[in-house]
Amino acid sequence: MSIYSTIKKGMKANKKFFAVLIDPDDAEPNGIQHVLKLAEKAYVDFFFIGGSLITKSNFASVIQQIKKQTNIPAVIFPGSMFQIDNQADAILLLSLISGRNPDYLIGQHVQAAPLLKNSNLEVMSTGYMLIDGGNTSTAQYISNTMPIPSGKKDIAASTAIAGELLGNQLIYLDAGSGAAHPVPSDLISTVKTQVNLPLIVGGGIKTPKQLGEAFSAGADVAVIGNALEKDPSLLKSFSETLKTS
Ligand code: 1GP
Repeated sequence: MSIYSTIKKGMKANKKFFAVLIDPDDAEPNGIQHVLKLAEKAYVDFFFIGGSLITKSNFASVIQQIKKQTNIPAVIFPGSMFQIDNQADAILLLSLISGRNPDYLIGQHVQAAPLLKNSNLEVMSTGYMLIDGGNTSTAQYISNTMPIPSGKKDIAASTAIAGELLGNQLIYLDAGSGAAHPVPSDLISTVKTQVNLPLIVGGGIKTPKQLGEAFSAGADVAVIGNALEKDPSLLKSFSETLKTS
């Protein structure tokens, strides 16, 4: 079954999915090995790989390491068209619909399209929305876009509806990596009532409680990066939340 079908089916059955984000720029080979070992024993559904700014040349080797050491699907979460690698299982083709920068709405996609078409990657079209997380995120700065204010639920809902009508398969609500505050629960639940697409939620989730809140509000897939980079042993308690959500 494709990854998208798995998520869609899970959404209908109210199953929750947990993704661990690995930013290749922050990844040390030994550190990744440790996380991969812990992930095998925890309830990790996906690895997301990518970053807004890549300054190292280890993107392919990080994916290779994941594929070699685990059976957990590797999903590229690209910061740009340079983050494409055929060793992964799938890629989120992100259109930054909260922003008004044409390069991130369609420009990078045009350049990446022939590569994607000739790859074996499962391509999942994703309406990507940055929500203000209390600090300037790298994604916001690099994309030169303004995030949706976290109190503007109606703007978030209208944006997500537009994403669905435009044919996106998924909606990703992201407070940005290392956000001070995760996406608020009421914004997640408002968006959830307005679109019939799987919701990915990430950015600034630091505690199992916050993870549980994101799931209860309507996230189908929750993504955690920073908190696990700082303390991989948290993986166990995060994945325990999956049992109760
Ligand atoms: C960022 O949603 C991801 O794009 C994860 O964010 O690193 O803050 O967990 P964190």
